Amino acid sequence: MELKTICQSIEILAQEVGQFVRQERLKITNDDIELKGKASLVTYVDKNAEEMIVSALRKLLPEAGFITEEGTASASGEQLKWVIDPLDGTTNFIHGIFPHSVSIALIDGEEPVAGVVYEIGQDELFLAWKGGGAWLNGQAISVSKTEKHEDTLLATGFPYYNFDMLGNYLKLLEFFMIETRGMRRMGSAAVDLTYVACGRFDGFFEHALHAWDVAAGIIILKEAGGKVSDFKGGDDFLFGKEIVASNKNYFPAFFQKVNEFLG
Ligand code: 2AM
Ligand code: CA
Repeated sequence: MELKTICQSIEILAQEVGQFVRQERLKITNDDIELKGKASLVTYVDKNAEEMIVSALRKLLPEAGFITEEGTASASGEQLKWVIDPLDGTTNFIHGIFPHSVSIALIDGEEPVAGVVYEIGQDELFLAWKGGGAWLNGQAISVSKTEKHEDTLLATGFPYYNFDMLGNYLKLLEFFMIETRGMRRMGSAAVDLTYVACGRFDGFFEHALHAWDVAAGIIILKEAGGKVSDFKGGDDFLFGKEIVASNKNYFPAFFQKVNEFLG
């Protein structure tokens, strides 16, 4: 099946699941919130949304395996795998704020080749497939052209379970606070990457993320002309729990600082 055709199917699916999440947001109560770990929240909405996605994708591409946040399906050596975060930004969702998103990617080996991020608050559907460009609600998107720290607005996510790098992380924030237009901490890594892809943000970095937080955003960012690496300049950004992403012009200056403090 062609990647473009796959994308058309997952676009519709992400919007349907987004509609479910939107309806449930007004219904959830404290009793619906479970703790997966300290500060790691989940609700029946995450789980039901994932089940909806998995059952639709099993029919779409029976040969593909699954890597999913809520673990309702698994992989066993398949070349093609779906990497799914049914609700990225669960903490935002629970607290009644945006953004939060549905993120679905298809990876070939370890390379994302198609992805959709549907941001529920602003009804924005980002999608990309390898060689097909990146799109927001049907319009082609591309990264910004900024080069210098002083012209950039950056995004990050605060560490929430692995605090080993906190000291250096705070020093890096201090540098960016002083040298850039500012930092934003949105709470959905998938959305952060798509906002870099469409030029709203100039760069994004975060550590301790999982593959499902970033897989779809990575292909969208790359197809929009962006650049992505791990903190050492390598390619281990999908499963390696470190990601630095920006437009191509700004990447050398941005990466140099992230690498200096966190690499
Ligand atoms: P999640 O909502 O799907 O879990 C933001 O920093 C990123 O980290 C999001 O992509 C979010 O994905 C993930 N994350 C997981 N647990 C988190 C938590 N307790 N606080 C903040 N972000 C969390
Ligand atoms: Ca999630």
